[in-house]
Amino acid sequence: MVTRRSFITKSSLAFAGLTLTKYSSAKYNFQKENKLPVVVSTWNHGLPANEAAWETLGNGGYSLDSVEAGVRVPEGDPLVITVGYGGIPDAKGKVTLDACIMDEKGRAGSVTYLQHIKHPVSVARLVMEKTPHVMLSGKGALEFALENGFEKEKLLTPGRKKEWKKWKKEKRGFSSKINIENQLEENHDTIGMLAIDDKGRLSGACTTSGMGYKLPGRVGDSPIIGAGLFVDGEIGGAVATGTGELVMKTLGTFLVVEMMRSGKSPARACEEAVKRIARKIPDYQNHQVGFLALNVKGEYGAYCIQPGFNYAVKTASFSDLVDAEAWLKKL
Ligand code: SD4
Repeated sequence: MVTRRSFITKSSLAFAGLTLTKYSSAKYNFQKENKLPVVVSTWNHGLPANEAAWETLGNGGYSLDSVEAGVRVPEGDPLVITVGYGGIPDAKGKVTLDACIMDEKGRAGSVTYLQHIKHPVSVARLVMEKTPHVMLSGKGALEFALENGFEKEKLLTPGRKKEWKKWKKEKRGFSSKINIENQLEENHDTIGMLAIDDKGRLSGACTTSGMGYKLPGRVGDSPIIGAGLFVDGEIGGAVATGTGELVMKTLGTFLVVEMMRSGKSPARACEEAVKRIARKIPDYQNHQVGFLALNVKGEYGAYCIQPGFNYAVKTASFSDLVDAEAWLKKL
């Protein structure tokens, strides 16, 4: 069984060249400084993703280029089993990907139910830049990708195929696993990334293989602008992770950004979106949802339903994994 801690930690560390001791335990955040640029991203696969984003961001580059480069790291890493190549398939054994991207001008692009393409975020960016649309789905998204030079690849790795066959044989059915501390089995962990560059331009990206063993055709919150990702270049941005159905029903990241507009800090804005879920969704306690936000001052924060959601932060002087505060606090 691949565990979240083993596969993500291994791949993150391999890419970033980091030592295990340095990043083995996340801590609660006391934001030390908020000078630009800043990049934040969900979960510990965010550590190597942030490093890749920093190559652009730390050299005076554009936040949009940095978030695309950043999330391409877990997309291409077969050890990250919840994003891109090597992602857990749907109930029929197909890897279907969702992704979106948004910039400080409010431009947005998205792909849903995309198969055979390793880097859906880059297709989403082309949708944004080359078409009059925001979202392309399924076959149309694949055709668009192929017409624009992307190559068809096999995304289901032997390891994921073996696990899927076992899952099918055991008739375990679909369940939305909660990513809580010490939980070993992993079936969802999107990467959402937000970055603000030294010119104050804020962009975001979100990419996932969605919930493991989902019903064929299922699309989650991650490619939905306002659900999995929202950016307002004058205010800030937010990304979501966890059970997408809860995020879609409450338009979570749009809500987070609106809360920041009304004056809340990123963490308190994320808390409001979690509280909205808690008020509106009767069985929310059986799910995990985490929100991560960054405002135009470079302040960031997060909040989640269950303890266990963490996020990676990188600035010129700080780089670490931080635990989000949780609504269902530890006893
Ligand atoms: C989805 N929100 O497809 C995604 C899964 C996820 O952390 O974020 N997992 O519902």
